[in-house]
Formats: sequence, C-alpha cells, structure tokens
Amino acid sequence: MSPARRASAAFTRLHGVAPAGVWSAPGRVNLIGEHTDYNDGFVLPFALPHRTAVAASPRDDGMLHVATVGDDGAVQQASPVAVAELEPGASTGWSAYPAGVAWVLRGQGVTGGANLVIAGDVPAGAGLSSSHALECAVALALLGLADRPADDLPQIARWVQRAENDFVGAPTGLLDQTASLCCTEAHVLFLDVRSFKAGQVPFDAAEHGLEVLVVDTRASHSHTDGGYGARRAGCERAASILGVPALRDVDVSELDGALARLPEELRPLVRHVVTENERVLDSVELLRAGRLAELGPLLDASHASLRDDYEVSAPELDVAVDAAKAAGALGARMVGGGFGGSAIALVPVDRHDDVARRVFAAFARRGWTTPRIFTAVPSAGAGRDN
Ligand code: GAF
Repeated sequence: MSPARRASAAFTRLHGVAPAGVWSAPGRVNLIGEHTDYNDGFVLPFALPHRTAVAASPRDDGMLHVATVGDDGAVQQASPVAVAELEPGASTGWSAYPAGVAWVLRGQGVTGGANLVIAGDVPAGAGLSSSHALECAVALALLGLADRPADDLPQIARWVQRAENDFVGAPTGLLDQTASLCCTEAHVLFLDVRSFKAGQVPFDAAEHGLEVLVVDTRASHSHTDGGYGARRAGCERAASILGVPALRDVDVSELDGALARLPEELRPLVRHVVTENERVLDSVELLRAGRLAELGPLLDASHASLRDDYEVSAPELDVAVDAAKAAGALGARMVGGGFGGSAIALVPVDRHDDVARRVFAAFARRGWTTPRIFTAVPSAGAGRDN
C-alpha cells in the first residue's frame, strides 16, 4: 500500500472519520553538488519514488496531535501540544519535525490545531532526506488545512529550513527541502542556491542503458552532532577571511591564490566547495549534451574530494563506492551530508547484479549489516494526494 493510502487508512482508524486531505513529499538523492548549498553554490538533486505522506484534518482546540503508522500498521502517538505554546527545545525525537514546521508556520499566521497521521517509505537515517520529506509534507498539509496557497515553493523551502535549523537544531542548507518540493519526474533539478533560479534538466539514465543505484549502507548519520556544523562554520570563516559573501564567490581559476591566503586547516574545505561547484556545472553541461555516460569521473572526483578534503565520508561509504567501481560502475560517490548514509553509483544496466553482489560481499566480509540497494528513478516532487 502506498504511504498516502496507509496514512489515510490509519487516520480513519484512529479518528473515526476520513482525513480532510492527504499530502506527501519525496526523499532525494543529489546527483552531485554536496556541501555547496550553504555556500550559496549549485546542486543537482532528483526526487526518489519513496515518499512520506501526511493525512490531516483541522482541530478547533488549537492542539497538534501527531501519530506515525509503521508498515505493520502499528501506530505511535506523540504527546499532544498546543500550537500556541510550541517553542524550540519543547519537542525531541521524530515529533520535533512536525512540531518545528507548525512553529514556523504559526509565525506566518497558520495557527490552527490539527490531527496528523504520518506514513512513509523513505529509509530513515540513510542520508536520503527522510526528515525533509516529513517536514515538507507537514508544511503542505498545514498550509492546505488553513486554505493558504502553497505555490511559492522557494518560500516554503525557507520555512522548512527554519524549522530544521532553529527548532530541530540541525544547521542544514536548502538542498533537501527544495529538492523535495521542486523536483519533477524524469528530471534533475539544477538549482543556484544564491539566486534560487532553478532549471529542470532531463535525466533518463535508462535511455542510455544506465541506472543510478543507491546503496544505503545502514551506517546511520546525524547532522545535529557537530561534524556538519563545524564544516559549515569553517566555510563561513574562510569566506570572511577572503572577504567574499560566500565561497560561491571564489572562482576555480583563483583557487590557488585564495588557498594561499587561508590558514592551513581551512584550505581543504575551500578546495572541496570550489571544485564541487565546478563539477556541478560540468555535469549539467554533459547532461544537456546528452553525454550522460561521461558523468562517471565527475562522480568519482566528488567522492574523493568529500573523503579526502571535506572528510565527511565513512568506511562503509568508501567500501560501497570502491566495490561498485570494481564491479563496473562508471562512477560512484557518497550522497548527502555524509558520516554514514548512502552512496550512489552510475551503473550500466547489465552490471546491476555484479555491482550489487560485489557490494554485498564486501560488507559481509567485514561483518557489516547488509546494505539496502535499489535503483533510483527521478520522481515527482511534493503535492496533494487527495
Ligand atoms: C544534508 C543537508 F541537509 C543539506 O542541506 C546539504 O548541505 C547536504 O547535507 C550536503 O550537500 O543533506
């Protein structure tokens, strides 16, 4: 059963009436352009078919009641909270995400209470943006219940970012929310985070006999425990020393001169961000020219840069990437913030089984949990289901 139908059925069981509406939002992978978003740079994500759905109805007592329903139908309810009393720090765990969105939207005049029932199939803790799928679906649901327009997607992305930064406490950028809200089927989203100009670039790997495999290493990660924030702070310090608003403003042709003006510990961060932005632009050029099979070296260079310069990879990600390459992937890299989570590999369709076998074997040899492997097809962004 789809997450939308599961959420709707559970809502009816729990509240005795059908929901007023169901909204859902997808997880994402980022083809390339990692840790560039909070440097005002470029990203190139696409939406996964995996989604989080929210079945919702308004309440007239100003309370927010949130429940999640698992695959097995088991329901978990968070303690009800008054929307008027929501404050950062008041909710923890998974319920902080819907509460954070309600808190942000309260500041926009969306003050009513609601019953929300959530169901999803975006793998959690896998670096595939399950938390943003949840937040985006909740944002659309609360706006929908309040009869507020939901057409200014960049604005909604900024509200969701505020929920994540100021309520949940994860200092993340704008990549994930924007991907979840703005991606479209069969395309990657080429987003300039500074101007918020976005272009849909056709991406049909199958047409080229290729596919994007996702390897969820099951090494879970978090962006609230300091590693992510430390790198973000390092980038901001480097930009300030260089006298530019953001690292986006350092051109790759000026990189060596810029590095020479920085303290040693900041150089690898800057080298990653500046070269990664360039790799996004090069990737877009290849895609627009229909030269998809040539993306491999850019994916490999991105991974090396994230591993060696940005230092956000993990042994599980490196092993997944190396095994995929050894079995015939054209290129592979970690995706998302890192420290665990998932890798992607661009694979000729006829090498799918070899790649999967080799990755499974490499993990088994090390005694690691068996990873989850699936083919990622660019899918639709967030919206109302019924
Ligand atoms: C995480 C963050 F949420 C994004 O904003 C982005 O910085 C990404 O890591 C790295 O590209 O997913």
